[in-house]
Amino acid sequence: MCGLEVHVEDGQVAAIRPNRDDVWSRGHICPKGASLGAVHEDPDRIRRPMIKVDGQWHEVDWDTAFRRCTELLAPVIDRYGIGAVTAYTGNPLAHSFSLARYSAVLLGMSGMPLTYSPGTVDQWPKNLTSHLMYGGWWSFPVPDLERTDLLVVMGANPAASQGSLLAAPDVMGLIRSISERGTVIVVDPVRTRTAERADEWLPINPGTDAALLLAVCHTLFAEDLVDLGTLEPHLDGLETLRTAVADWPPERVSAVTGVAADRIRQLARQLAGTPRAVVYGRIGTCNQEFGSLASWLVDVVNILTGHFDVAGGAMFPTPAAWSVTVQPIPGLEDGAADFGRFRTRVRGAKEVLGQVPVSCLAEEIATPGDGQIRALITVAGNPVLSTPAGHKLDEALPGLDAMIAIDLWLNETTRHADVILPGASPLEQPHHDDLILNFAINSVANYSAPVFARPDQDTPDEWEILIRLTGLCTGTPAEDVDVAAVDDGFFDYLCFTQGLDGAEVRAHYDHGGPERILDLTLRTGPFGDRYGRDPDGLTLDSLKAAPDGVNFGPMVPRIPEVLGTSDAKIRLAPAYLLDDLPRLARRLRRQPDDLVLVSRRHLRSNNSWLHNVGALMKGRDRCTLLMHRDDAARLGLHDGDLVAVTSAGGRIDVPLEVTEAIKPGVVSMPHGWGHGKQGTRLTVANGSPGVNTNILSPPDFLDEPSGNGALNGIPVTVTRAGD
Ligand SMILES: Nc1nc2c(c(=O)[nH]1)N[C@H]1C(S)=C(S)[C@@H](COP(=O)(O)OP(=O)(O)OC[C@H]3O[C@@H](n4cnc5c(=O)[nH]c(N)nc54)[C@H](O)[C@@H]3O)O[C@H]1N2
Ligand SMILES: Nc1nc2c(c(=O)[nH]1)N[C@H]1C(S)=C(S)[C@@H](COP(=O)(O)OP(=O)(O)OC[C@H]3O[C@@H](n4cnc5c(=O)[nH]c(N)nc54)[C@H](O)[C@@H]3O)O[C@H]1N2
Ligand SMILES: [Mo]
Repeated sequence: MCGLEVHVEDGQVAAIRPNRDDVWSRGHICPKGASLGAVHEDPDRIRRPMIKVDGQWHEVDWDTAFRRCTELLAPVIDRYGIGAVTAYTGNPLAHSFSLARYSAVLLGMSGMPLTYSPGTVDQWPKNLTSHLMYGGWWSFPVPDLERTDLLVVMGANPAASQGSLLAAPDVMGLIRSISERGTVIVVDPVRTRTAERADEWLPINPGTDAALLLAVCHTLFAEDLVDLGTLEPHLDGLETLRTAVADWPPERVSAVTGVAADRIRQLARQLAGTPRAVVYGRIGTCNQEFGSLASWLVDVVNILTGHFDVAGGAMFPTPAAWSVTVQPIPGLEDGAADFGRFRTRVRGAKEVLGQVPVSCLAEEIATPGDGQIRALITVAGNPVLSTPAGHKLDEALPGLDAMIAIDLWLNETTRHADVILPGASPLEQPHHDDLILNFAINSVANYSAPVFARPDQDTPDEWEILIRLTGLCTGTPAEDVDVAAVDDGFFDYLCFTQGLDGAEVRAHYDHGGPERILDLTLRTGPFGDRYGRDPDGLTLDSLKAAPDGVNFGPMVPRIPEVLGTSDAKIRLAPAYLLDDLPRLARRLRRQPDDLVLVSRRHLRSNNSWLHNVGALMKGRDRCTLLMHRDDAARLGLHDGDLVAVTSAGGRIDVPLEVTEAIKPGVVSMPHGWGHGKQGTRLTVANGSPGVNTNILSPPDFLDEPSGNGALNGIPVTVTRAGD
């Protein structure tokens, strides 16, 4: 999302530098953006489609590749029906010009009854709570970093991640400014780089944020600190909430959270007493046993302290282009808690907002019987490394009748495919973010043209690949699908959602594809020209004339217009969430674990897939287990020892890194490692493979209301490997 200058010499990337004139990033860049040249030039990157015959890969032309998809998939559908086919759509989809805008085609029109994604190892608790509270499953309040004076970060490490469900340019620069004019507090079991630069690190026991926040709410009511401001008429459930938090005083949660009762009270007073303050919770508050309660209570605290929908608090952004990725779920309007409309075959996991835990995928493939999954399409995903018990998926994938991957690398997951269909490199396609601009602290639009043409004329874009596979799922051979007709149909549907007639709108264009959709979403967005009705309004053409982007400024209040609830009120105390409080109460009585595992990210990494960039892999081994000095001493372990880490899920051996920057009783591992598998083509990554921490993630350790994986707070034992 940062503005880049890509310098090209002799058809190659000579340098990538930050664009100082970019209206959004103003000269900021992180190592991910700087690596796009290396990604583009990577000799391992797949450039032509590949099919596997008798275990050997062959590069083929596109027509042959699509014919092969048909040969493989059509018989599965004929014999077992579309219910035997599923898809896994991974994280880079959200950032891709084509894939983001066309994922809804595959997911919505293919007829696959159930698909999987990393949503349930990421933000599903937030989808759930936003659906229940605001009637919008992608309506996430975002901390207004530019104008707040007190920032409480819970379970996020923007120094590594650059912010998540919070798009802000130079996020650490903004956080430094908050600290200069006010206070930054980081609530995290690890003293991260973010915590180091904050005014205070508040160590917390993993999985207990909900208990801490309940006690904050308790204090706000008990000390009469609740200040709803102008939000009051738009709230529903205040009295229910007051009753629910009444039996959660700080003393009750102090032991389980590891935070002193006085400090919890003081935190409530700080938040209530600072005119511009905000709590920001992210993946550490989602990927845990009580992710839904924690996500809900982060918002509740912001609301109760008058820091919601106001400058400096948590606000709903106003994206310049509405996101195509976000489509309503039929039958789930108005924040209905009507979940479990279906359950998975093997485990009986209930559907929540159309998703089941991604850890169900392996057993749905491996377990014989009616409804068994026999064909899989992966789109920009590496679930073998990224999802709980990925090693079980690794064992299950060879049992599929057919697997098709849309991906750019031959990695731990795609090595099991029968066909790999590569998209363009990021520099070979235009760019304008889709989903993530919904979480941006400014309303920005920014279009970049492709830097390079694609080498071959016949190469389809990823959106065309998605349309062909969608057609194949509905009975047309992939090679025969009328791509333009499906594209028009999808466009007409998008127009329909805006009350427009697709055929009339299409008359404005001589082309289809994502650029047409982007133009539609800009022109019908809040700053758009409404197809001529507001001649000064935004269009894709006017955006193209502004190569540094257009910034419409900071967030503005949006309540009640943004709410999707039928009474246009925020539901402060949804029954579905209150029903989970007894489970948290039981947690208080549980015997404390000796050691629990949490996850971490690194600045020079992106989940599993930037490890093939040499420049990002320099320096010492990052795939280590962090452990507090006192725990190491107690266990007789030393820095650099190879240790065996064992959980209910499995065991890995990993080098130990002893530190003081972690709460005693907690150990930390990065995810996305475990390269070096036979049959992959990742020269750099395979040279420093690391180990897959998700072997330790038990597939049934979940945040129950959302079905999100609890990848943090996993009980483990650690011994010297070989002992
Ligand atoms: N460089 C880089 N950037 C990335 C990524 C990457 O891999 N590398 N990944 C991208 C993706 S997909 C995402 S979703 C975002 C995520 O972005 P962030 O949400 O910022 O995620 P992390 O950096 O993993 O930070 C999570 C923090 O939660 C803490 N934590 C763990 N358990 C608990 C708990 O129970 N309570 C509390 N309070 N804290 C806890 C961890 O110690 C860790 O410091 O980053 C994105 N950006
Ligand atoms: N233990 C633990 N596990 C975690 C997490 C954690 O915090 N702890 N975080 C979770 C989170 S938040 C996420 S989002 C998931 C990520 O889970 P995934 O999305 O499954 O994993 P990635 O590593 O992001 O895999 C990206 C894949 O996309 C491919 N790719 C990259 N760019 C493109 C492109 O432009 N087009 C196509 N077609 N393919 C492309 C890469 O080759 C790779 O195969 O991991 C989750 N796993
Ligand atoms: Mo993520």
